[in-house]
Amino acid sequence: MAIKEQQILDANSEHLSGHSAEFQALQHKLTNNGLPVEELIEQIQAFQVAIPSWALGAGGTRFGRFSIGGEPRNLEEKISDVGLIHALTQSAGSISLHIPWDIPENAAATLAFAKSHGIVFDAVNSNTFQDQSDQALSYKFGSLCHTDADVRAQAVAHNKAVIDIGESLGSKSLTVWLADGSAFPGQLNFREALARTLESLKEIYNYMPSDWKLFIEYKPYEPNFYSTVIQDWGTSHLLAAECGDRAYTLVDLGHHLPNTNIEQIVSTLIWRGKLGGFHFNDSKYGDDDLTVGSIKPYQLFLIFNELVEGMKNNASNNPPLAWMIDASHNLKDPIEDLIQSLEAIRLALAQALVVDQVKLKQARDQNDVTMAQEILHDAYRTDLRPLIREARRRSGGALHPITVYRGHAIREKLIEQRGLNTVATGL
Ligand SMILES: [Mn+2]
Repeated sequence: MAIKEQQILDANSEHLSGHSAEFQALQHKLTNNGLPVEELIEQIQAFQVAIPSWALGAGGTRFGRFSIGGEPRNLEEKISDVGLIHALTQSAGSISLHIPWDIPENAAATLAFAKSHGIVFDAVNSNTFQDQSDQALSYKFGSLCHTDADVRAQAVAHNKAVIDIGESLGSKSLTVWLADGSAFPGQLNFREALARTLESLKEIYNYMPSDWKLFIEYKPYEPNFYSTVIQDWGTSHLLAAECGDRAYTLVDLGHHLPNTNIEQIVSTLIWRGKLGGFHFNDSKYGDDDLTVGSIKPYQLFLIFNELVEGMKNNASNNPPLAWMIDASHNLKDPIEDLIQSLEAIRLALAQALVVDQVKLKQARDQNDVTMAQEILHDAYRTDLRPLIREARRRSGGALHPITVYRGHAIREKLIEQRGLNTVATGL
């Protein structure tokens, strides 16, 4: 481990008196508002987000990729980076593997290594948007939707192999994101492509162990720029409903056209019991994969408000959600970027937890539009960072993770160990 427990405690002790004063003032304010502070802290502590195995290296764009140095060279080093993030933040207790980028050579050894870092394996992700050197047929014109049954069979077999790998690591879910679609009008028969995709997904679904879930991701465009087969939440929901009870829609925040009301989508899916999980990131224009909360923090809060309220009044028994960051780090050190994202996620959660739901319901029932807005703003504009820090500190994490990370020159040490020009597998 790149950081020791004692080093985190030592760093915290330097900031403890300042933090305690801030926390006590906030505690006082929240208690006066009738909020159960200890319960809030427990809810925040319990909220864990998976780190994807492809997020520990520098992300590429269509135009280039700039290494940040010391990138993990193999799966063990990726797990070790997630272990470091988890040690500092106590909020990233799992890793989500991308196959074939991160196939464990020895599942039992990988499992034991992850365990020693306090990390478990979240959803596994298949990849039929690239061709691998050892595959017989190309996905250039699609995978699960392909016109050629042999290509579809190859893509289905890949997903089954991913499930097998996931099973050996204790994963309980498969996330499928397809690049399938068309780049030009006329290329694809929409209905036939969707019907073939459903048929392929059913085969994958039926192969899953009985305690597994299938998450179906959607995206309106890119890399295909005219149509994608699973373009929106409605299409994903339709496929999930056809597949069966253990198939769900997965919402990736970046996979929407500009100004889409994502919080409404979330609310609707919970109402149907069909929201499976989340991929967190942020964006200004499209699927920009920026740091969570860096562009639209108010939207993130509104989404969490629907999640918290929806899961509390969960009439259709929507199962607990899978949370994962799905971002790309072109400029910043990925470890720092992920720490920022984790902080933003917990902050939005905390803001949603302090919304006065009783008063909000009253305002809605009375059509008091002004008051409804005031109640949301009250929660959003309360500085809850001391509460997040206190939750982290009590779990053994750092009050200020990035300060500790920089203070111990961890990136410099990783560069020393792994080299300056290492390139982690990923896009
Ligand atoms: Mn995603």
